[in-house]
Amino acid sequence: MKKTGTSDGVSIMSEKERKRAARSVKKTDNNLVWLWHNMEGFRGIYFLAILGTLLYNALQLVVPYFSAQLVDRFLAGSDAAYNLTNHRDQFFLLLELMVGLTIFRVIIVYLDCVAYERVSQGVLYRVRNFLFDKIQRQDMKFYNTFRTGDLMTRVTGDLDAVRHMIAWVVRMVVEACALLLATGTYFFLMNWKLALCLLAVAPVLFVLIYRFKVQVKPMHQLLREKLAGMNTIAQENISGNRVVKAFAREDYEIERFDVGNRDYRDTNIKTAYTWLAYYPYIESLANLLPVIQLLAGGLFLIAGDLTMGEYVAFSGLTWAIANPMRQLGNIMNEFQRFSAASRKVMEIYYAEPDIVDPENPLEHTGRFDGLIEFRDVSFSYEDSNLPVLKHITFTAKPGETVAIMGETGCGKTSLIHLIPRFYEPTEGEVLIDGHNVNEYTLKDLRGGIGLATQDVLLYSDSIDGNIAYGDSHISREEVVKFARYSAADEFIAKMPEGYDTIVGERGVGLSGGQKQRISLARALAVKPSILILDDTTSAVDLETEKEIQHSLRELSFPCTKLIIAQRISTTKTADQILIMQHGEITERGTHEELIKKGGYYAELVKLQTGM
Ligand code: DGT
Ligand code: MG
Repeated sequence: MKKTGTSDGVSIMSEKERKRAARSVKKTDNNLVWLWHNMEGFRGIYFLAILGTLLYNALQLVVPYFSAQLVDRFLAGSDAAYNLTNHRDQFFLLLELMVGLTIFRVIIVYLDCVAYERVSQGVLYRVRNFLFDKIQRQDMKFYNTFRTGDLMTRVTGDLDAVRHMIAWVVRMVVEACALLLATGTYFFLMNWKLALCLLAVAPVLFVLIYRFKVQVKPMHQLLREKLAGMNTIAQENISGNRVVKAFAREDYEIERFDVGNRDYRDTNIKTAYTWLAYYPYIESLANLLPVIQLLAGGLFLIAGDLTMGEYVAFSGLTWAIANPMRQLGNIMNEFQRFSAASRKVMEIYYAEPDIVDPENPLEHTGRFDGLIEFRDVSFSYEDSNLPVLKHITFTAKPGETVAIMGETGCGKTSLIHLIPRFYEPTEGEVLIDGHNVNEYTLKDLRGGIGLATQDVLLYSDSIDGNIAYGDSHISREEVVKFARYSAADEFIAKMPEGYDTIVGERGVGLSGGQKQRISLARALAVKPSILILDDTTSAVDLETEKEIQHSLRELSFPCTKLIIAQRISTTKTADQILIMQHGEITERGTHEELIKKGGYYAELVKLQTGM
């Protein structure tokens, strides 16, 4: 067994890595330049790999040359028999050269594959880690903007397209260019007129490829969106499987996924067809080369401008021009895929959270005293102009318990989210121990707060691991102690493997109240100076709740408590009760004071106690 989480926030990314990335952050929005930045440390080996590609392609031309020599001089020519008897050593030399070079080529190809794979996997590893690091450090706004399925697509499929660019596309381009250049130069040196005739296809080829590029680019962007859409449907459906089952909506969901899947398939087919529309033209052009060579070459041959040997060399090498032409569509397709994918990756790569550490943070060591102040705080979410909190002012003194009550949607959760700086107030200040929360580093600030959120999320890990999530060093005894505080020890002990019982994703296998109690134990386990409970005991029976209330008063560490609740039984012993309505505090005081006042709270008491 051990606990969820990394080694206490120590990131796998070294400071050097982050600095390297930070340098590239400022530099570019060109995806090739971006890729180049991320290849730091791999460029040397990548350069060697490219040289290797050039070499084995050159060898592709050299080996046939030697075999031709071998055949002409020792096997087929008129002097073959003579040469074979008198120059046997040369025969063997040529043979050895041919075999040697072939083996050498195989080795180069092998090493080249290894090199491309190492570089591409190395860059992939680095960028993937960097992206995950980035995603981890984003604020709430980011998570409200990007859908999980879309983010998953970026760190998996999109990154793979980036890897493919390094390992395959560049290699193919180098290969095609090398072949074209080598053969082209050779042709020009042999007979520039015939070479020019063959080159006549080039302008048509360029126009075709350019048009194809323009047409296929949006297709790849669309394809990428469709894939993300499909992944989002799958992800939401899988994590929301209970709702699907509860409403017996399996068929509907299968249908919905099928629509997304079909859409993706059709877009894929359409993209493939885009190339197929160009394929006949490109293929015809490629096939035109031997015809030009036959016609023009024949004329030059008759006119005496070309020797028979040169003619044979030309015809023997037209493939070296035709093949790269045939590959162009593929290369362009993959390049566009990289283009669409890298844009998506770069969007996250360069994303900066709005809520960050201050430039000169307050020196903070040890615990907070736990003084919380809201000074005339107003707040609204960026994506809507509706004010959620209006002129909130209150103080929670160290060690006090402040209860917040109010009808659903009045802004209670939004209010407590301002304390750990999940969001920033639009007006006013939130202070802890007399300092604005934005003066502390996020780590210091959040490290001092224990939060049990309204919707409980547990990890697929042991119960022990879940409780010790915030501090993986605490002992089993302490885990049990905190479970006792939250009245969870009893039911955990009854489970088949006790604290080692693995709970499923999101706490599958536990009741709502059980999950809430584990979530409370998790919040307590960091021994926070400020404990925030958002409706944490709503699903717990009254008896158990009483027990929890009792333990919360007897905690072994000093702690200011902010408790959001709907039940009078939870709030009545609080030092201060705040009643919120439509984003404002409309009543405040102790249980007795508020009953005397005869407002909303007094009504609640009447309703809930039947008095
Ligand atoms: P509850 O938990 O049902 O008792 O309700 P409260 O009091 O915790 O309400 P709260 O703070 O979650 O929501 C207050 C208002 O803000 C409500 O009209 C919904 C809106 N709201 C909550 N979260 C977001 C958000 O992430 N974005 C936007 N645009 N609005 C939000
Ligand atoms: Mg709430």
